[in-house]
Formats: sequence, structure tokens, C-alpha cells
Amino acid sequence: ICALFIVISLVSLVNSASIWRWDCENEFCVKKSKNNATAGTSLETCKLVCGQYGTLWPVPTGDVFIGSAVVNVISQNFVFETNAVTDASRVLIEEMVDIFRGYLVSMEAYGGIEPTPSNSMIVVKIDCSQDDIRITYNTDESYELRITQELGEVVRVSITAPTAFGVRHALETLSQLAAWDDLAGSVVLVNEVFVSDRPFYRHRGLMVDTSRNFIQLGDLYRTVDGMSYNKLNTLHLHLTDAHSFPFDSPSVPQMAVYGAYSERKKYTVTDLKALNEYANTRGIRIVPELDGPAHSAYGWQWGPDYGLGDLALCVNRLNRTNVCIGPPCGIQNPVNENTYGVLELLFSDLKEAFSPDVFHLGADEVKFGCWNITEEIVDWLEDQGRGREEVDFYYLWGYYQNRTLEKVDTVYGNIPVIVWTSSLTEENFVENVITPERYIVQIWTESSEPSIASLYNKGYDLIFSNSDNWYLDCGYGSWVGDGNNWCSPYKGWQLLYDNDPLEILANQGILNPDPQRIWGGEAAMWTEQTDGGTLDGKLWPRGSAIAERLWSNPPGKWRTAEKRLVHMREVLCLRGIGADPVQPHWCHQNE
Ligand code: CP6
Repeated sequence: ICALFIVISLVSLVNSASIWRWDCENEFCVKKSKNNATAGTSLETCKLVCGQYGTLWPVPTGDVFIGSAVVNVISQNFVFETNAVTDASRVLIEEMVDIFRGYLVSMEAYGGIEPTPSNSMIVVKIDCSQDDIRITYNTDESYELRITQELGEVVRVSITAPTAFGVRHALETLSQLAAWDDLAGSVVLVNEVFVSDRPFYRHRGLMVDTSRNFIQLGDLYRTVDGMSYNKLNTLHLHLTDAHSFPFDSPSVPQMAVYGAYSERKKYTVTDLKALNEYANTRGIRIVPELDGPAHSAYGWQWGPDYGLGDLALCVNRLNRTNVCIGPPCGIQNPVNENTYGVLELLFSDLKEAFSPDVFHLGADEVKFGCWNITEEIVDWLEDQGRGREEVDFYYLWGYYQNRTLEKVDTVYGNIPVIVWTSSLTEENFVENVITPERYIVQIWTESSEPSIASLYNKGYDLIFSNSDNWYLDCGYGSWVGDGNNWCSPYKGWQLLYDNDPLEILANQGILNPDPQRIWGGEAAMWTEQTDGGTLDGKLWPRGSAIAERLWSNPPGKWRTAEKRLVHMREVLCLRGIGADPVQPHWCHQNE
């Protein structure tokens, strides 16, 4: 046994004679002998100052200068001086600073030793000129970041941003200019930097479905964390669907009683309010979706028990050919006045939780079969002097949309409303329903669908979630039993990265779209086959890929991003996100 131990020790001695290095010239790592390696430069420091963008993710859109030297720093030596307009924005910025400090502390924890006090003080001056404390789709998220150090002197960091949310992004970038360095035995920070940065798109999102499988709050919090590291700014919660109704509405408690998977698998207003505050501090706004009229079943069954009639129809109907999408079957009852009363109450409770600046009404995948076989509906149409032709059902759907929009107006005022692409947005079946003045259309059709150009031409503002590239589930919202027991194709990060909304529009003849009208995009995480246990690996680092497309709209394709993404994945893991590896670990092997 002793001899074996000696042999193993010898082998590892021989091994440590060579070292893995990040090759700055090629922005890649190569194996170098120890003598060959740049003296005093570790892999981590080499990466920080490597190439034009070092380890920044997403790449800044303005000027970037990253010097070649680093300075040892410790978290305790960072001093922050904030000039904020109001106490409220000061408090917000202080919370953001605490989060930044947490990044340094986790780097130190990774180093595994108590940081040795260094002489270098790092004075961070934050200059924030506006007092916004809520992130909205209109928030100016731009910032400038400067790091300087005179010989042996204090390190000076200056952050200039119109809003606290720009400040937050600057701190995120600052954290990416620091790393634990094994050779130095310290966290190091690049000591000469200039970055000027602003997002390309205003709406940079992730959608998470919390109905097909319940997503626990802790998993949503961690998702918000992951988004903030990538400068994503919109968490779209597909809160409800046919399968379950996890929103515990105080005004309509029956919804969750009949619809939540269990007592534990629901969100209270207090829960969501706290999540929303947490997200806001991390530069993220939450856009809630209450999907209707289709995708509504569990949660909606209680009407008859309370003398309110059917709020949803065909719930759980087994023979569903042409009747609905699902299982489970179910569509809201648009001719029952109580349906709108319930919607108004739900909207009010959601306002309490999120006070959203945009509301999502779903409006996807409506099938007319159920309405067509329901006496109450057929009678109503007859009273309206209508029949049972397709055009009559579109009229009914239009009626539902307009009545629902009225309720949105009552509760929220005239905020913009998002709907998914559907036959209602693609064809002009009904005039004056999905009007471009009020509705933003979220595209889930494939990028090759010529209708994308016509949506633009009709005047809609657009959000891209085209399913051929920005769907994070298997590419099909499928599960065994739906007849679709496959899981393909898996969309690699490269596919997400290269999905370029402007290119899609250009391919369809829209060459210079009004940038104000292309809001951005969202990666969609449908959860038929996902829950908290598998969420991270499906979201990350693919979510990082879409984040760079949406923040930077880089001219290059994925190859120009690969090395930085490999690094970003390590950062995500260091901060507690279970991101999938991008490749074998050899590139990170230090010694
Ligand atoms: N659920 C809801 C879904 C999907 C949509 N809406 C969906 C459709 C097709 C695919 C994946 C998901 N599961 N409510 C469409 C917007 Cl491929």
C-alpha cells in the first residue's frame, strides 16, 4: 500500500509540471509547461484580462477597455459612496451594493481561506441622477463604469448611471472584472477599466410555467438570481393553465381550493409580493400571465357549487377531438357574466402582488369545438343573431377579449397587454379586437412563419419567443400520454444564441424595423417535464445565451461567445445555480 502511495504521489508530481492555461491570444486554454506560462499569471487572471471582453457576459454594447493588470482586493476594503436623489433610491442602491458584496464573499469562500487584509482600499463612487425605484419597460438601464489605480494607490471605481437599475448592472459588470486567483491567494480585480453599456432590447425575459408542474418559491428566487447575473430584466410567470391554478387569490379562494395541486403547491399574494420585491432589487420586473379563454380547467370548476353557473366549460371532457387542447380539457365560459367578475377579482389580487406595468392575457390555442357543443353558448350566439360558423365563434372570442380587456382597464388603467400569437393575431377575423394600440404580440410560432412580417406590418410591438429557437422544453409541450413521448430536438445554447429577431424580420422583408416596436424576447420554459429539481440545468446557461442576444445583439454568432460562456457557467455555479456544463472541465484545470 505504501509503495502504491509513492507511485501515485510521483505521478501527480510529474503531472504538476505542466499546467493548463487560458491562451489569451486565441482566447482559449492550452496546456503549457510551467516555465512556459506567463510569469505570475494564473488562469483566472489571464481570463479576466483576455481578449477584448475578458470574462464579461453579456458583452457591453458601448466602449470597452480592459487593462492587463490586476490588484489583490478583499471584500472588506470596498467602500461605497453613493449620491442618490432620494432616501428610497439610496436604500435600493444599498441593497444592490450588499448583493455585490455577496459576490466577493462567495469568491473568497471559493478560495477557502480567510482573505489576508490587503492595503488597497477600493473606493466605489456611485453617481445616480434619477430616483426611479421600480423597474419598468421604460427604465433607462444604461451605465458607465471606470476603474483606475495610480501606482500603489487606492483603487477608484466610478459608476455613473441615470437609474439605480443601471447602477445594478454596473455592479454586475464590476463583479465580472474580479475573480478568485489561486496563485495570488486572493480575489483580484482588473485595475484599469472603462465600460460604457446599455441594453439593445428593453424586454429581456424568461417565461416560467408554474401550472404544469408547481415551481417552488425557492426555485423562482434562484431563477431571479440567475437572471440578474445575466442582466435579464423580465420574469414572465405563466401562472395558470388547465392543469393547476397555483395562485391563491384572497378574493376568489375557490380557484386555488379547486385548482392548486395541494395546500403546499400554491402562492399567496404575500409570497408573490415578496418575490416581486426581491426581483425588483435585482433589476427584474415580473409580468404575470392569466391565460384565457383556453388553457383553463382546474381552478375554474367551482361555479355551479356556488350558484354562479359554469365559469369554464368541457373541463376534463375525455373525448377531446377538436374540442380543446389538452388534456385536461377546459375553456372559460365567455357568456357567463360571472366569468368576468372573477377575472376582475383575480386581476385586482395580482395587482396587489405585482403592480405590473404590462399584463399578459395569454389568448393562445383557442379551439372552438367546446363552445360549439355547449348549449349555453349556442343559445347566446342565437340571441345575438349569430350561427355556429367559424366567423361566429371568432366574434365570440373577440367579445371575450374585449370584455376581459375592460376588466384590465378597470383594475390597471390602460397598460399594454401581451397576447401570444394565435389565429386572432394572424388573421383579421375580427376587427378592432387585438388592436396594435393596446396589444403587444408574443411570437411563439416558428421563425420561418411568414406571419411574423405581417404582425409587424399590422403595427404590433413584438416580443420574440419563436418556438424553433427560444423554447427551452423539449421543443414540444409534450408528455407521455399526449401521444408525444419524445423529447427532441434539444436546443443547444448555440441555437438560442444565434436566434436574432432582426434577422428573422429581415428574412421576411422587414429591413429597418422601428427599434421601439421590437421589444425583445423571452426564452420559454414550459414545465410539462420540468420542476424545481431539473429547472436550473434547463434554464442555464442557455438563458445566458439568450441574455447576450437580447442585451448586446452581438454581430457575431455563437463561436465568438463560446469561451466567455464556458466561464459564465462557472460563475453561475459559484453563485449557486445548477447550470449545465458547456464542455468537459479541462479548460478550467489550473494545476
Ligand atoms: N401551453 C400554453 C403550452 C404551449 C402554449 N401555450 C406550447 C405550445 C407548443 C409548444 C410548446 C408549448 N404548452 N399555454 C403555446 C403558447 Cl411546441
